Amino acid sequence: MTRTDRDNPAGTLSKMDMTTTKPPCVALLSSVLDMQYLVPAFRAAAPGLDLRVGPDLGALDDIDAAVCWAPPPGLLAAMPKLRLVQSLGAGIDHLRSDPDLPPGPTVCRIVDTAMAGTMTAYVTWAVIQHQRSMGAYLASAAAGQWQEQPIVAPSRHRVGIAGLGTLGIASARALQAVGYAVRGWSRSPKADLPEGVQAFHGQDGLDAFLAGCDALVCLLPLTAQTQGFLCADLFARLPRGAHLINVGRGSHLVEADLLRALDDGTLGAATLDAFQHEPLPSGHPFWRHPRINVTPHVAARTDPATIARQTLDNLAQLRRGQRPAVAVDPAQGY
Ligand code: NDP
Ligand code: OXD
Repeated sequence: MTRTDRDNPAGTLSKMDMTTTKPPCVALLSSVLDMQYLVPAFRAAAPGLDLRVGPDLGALDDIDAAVCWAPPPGLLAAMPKLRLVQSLGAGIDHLRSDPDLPPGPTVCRIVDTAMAGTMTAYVTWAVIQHQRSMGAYLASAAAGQWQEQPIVAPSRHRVGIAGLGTLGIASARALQAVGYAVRGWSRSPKADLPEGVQAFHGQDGLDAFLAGCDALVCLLPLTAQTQGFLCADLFARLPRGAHLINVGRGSHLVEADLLRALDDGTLGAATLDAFQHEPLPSGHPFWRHPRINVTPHVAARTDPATIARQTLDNLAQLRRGQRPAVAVDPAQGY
């Protein structure tokens, strides 16, 4: 989140920018979502905006910014003035749906404290739900049975978060506040973690990190390095019976390895919010597995007003020759 995002009321900067130059042209496009839902937020943030909604975008040569989720192949490369490719979410892996993504425009992602709160609530629920045996209580209640389960203090349950970015750090802070023993793993060393969160980084730190995860939360971006991260080799390095929570992307997980690890007791349970194929096909074994909880990619969502505000601010900064703080590092891919 840039200083501009926090300090300017929605759209102020963008409106000022539009009084001095031609109104920006922003396209909303996706090959899988109906982007109409974003129109009211963009209209409210900048009434004079030249706003186009895919698939019929009109002339492509005056489009300045494209707000995307899985953009149709080839379309962005046909926009000669495009300066900004704005992801609809925190992740940008969905842009790979377009193999001809042009190298020129700056790619920005959403960095949103409200989204971090929503994610934090989901992750905290997932940890507590399993650690306090809530599934067993729901089953007992349905059968009208007063049945206690063993109680383990949260301080004796170690939760590891893979990915200590905006969402991972917020989740670490919340879990620690509830009393869990929290550790985190990132690519580079972290200096600014909440006190008491044990930090690990890089491949050298991975074994020690995994060895202390009774629950493992995946909050990594999907990159060439992290694809297939949640695999048999990794599961074997966790304490036996660990709980896997994947709120990253479906392609972080090797699905067949998860089913085997649950069957042989390597893992005790899984809570999954992201899948290789979404919606998860109706016959998929995850739906009926007794130790897998499935939710339909709802761990966090960005408010349309935030998407509109951040898009317009990012575009205004690029027009002034500045690089937005939320621009993605092309070398790292996140
Ligand atoms: P950030 O970019 O802020 O943080 C990413 C973290 O992952 C950083 O700590 C980074 O390390 C770490 N990381 C990246 N690559 C590696 C690697 N190879 N090895 C170790 N650590 C690595 O992302 P956010 O927190 O904003 O979002 C994380 C992800 O959450 C998104 O990319 C998306 O996939 C997912 N998401 C899911 C949602 C849902 O509803 N299920 C909603 C929103 C997001 P470093 O700090 O060193 O850079
Ligand atoms: C995101 C998501 O990346 O919703 O923001 O998954």
